[in-house]
Amino acid sequence: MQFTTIALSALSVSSALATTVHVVKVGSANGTLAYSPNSLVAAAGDMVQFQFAPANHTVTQSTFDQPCQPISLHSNVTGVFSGFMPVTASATETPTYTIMINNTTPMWLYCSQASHCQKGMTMVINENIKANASRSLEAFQALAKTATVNLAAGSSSNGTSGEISASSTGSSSSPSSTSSSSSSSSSSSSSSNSTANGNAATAIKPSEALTLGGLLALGVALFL
Ligand SMILES: [Cu+2]
Repeated sequence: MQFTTIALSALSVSSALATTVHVVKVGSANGTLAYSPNSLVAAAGDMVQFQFAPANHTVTQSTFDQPCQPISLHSNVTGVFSGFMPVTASATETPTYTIMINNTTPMWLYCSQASHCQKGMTMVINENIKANASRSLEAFQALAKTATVNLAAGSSSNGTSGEISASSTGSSSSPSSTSSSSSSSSSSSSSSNSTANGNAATAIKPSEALTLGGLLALGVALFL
């Protein structure tokens, strides 16, 4: 009886730790200049994993009013920038870039390669046309079409890069990270920076989430 109760509480601990991962395809094998999907709704705490198809794309955050330019040029927000992700047509690994959503403020994203931004490689996370009907993805894409420049950010920020094997693309499995920068110290400092400067996303550390889950499970086991 007691064992059942504890087993059930262990289950609820693990479901509380479960994280929603939204997968976004960046480009496609046949060269589509788009994100798919190009609009998604994500709650605070959700993760968004971008999976890069062959070519050389980016995920870069802009303001609504200045598509195709890093948000850092027009606000004090560092913003999201994956860096350029060169992928050959024969690649067997798919590079990924994963962010955690901090809040539901609309996040406008574009590809800073060549004229991809102008050609439709733009998207939104948490579009909010109830709050402002003019700030739709459609309006953002119309603005992007007429943008006179397409700029990359200085260096990648606010996300975790990794790789998954090509065969698993399209699944919403937990992202794996091969980044060597996933130290706990950089994680805590980057989250506090991001909170301070209003970023709507931060780096996620899947390895730490797993460790936390393991520690909690251990705690439950010891309680037994
Ligand atoms: Cu692109």
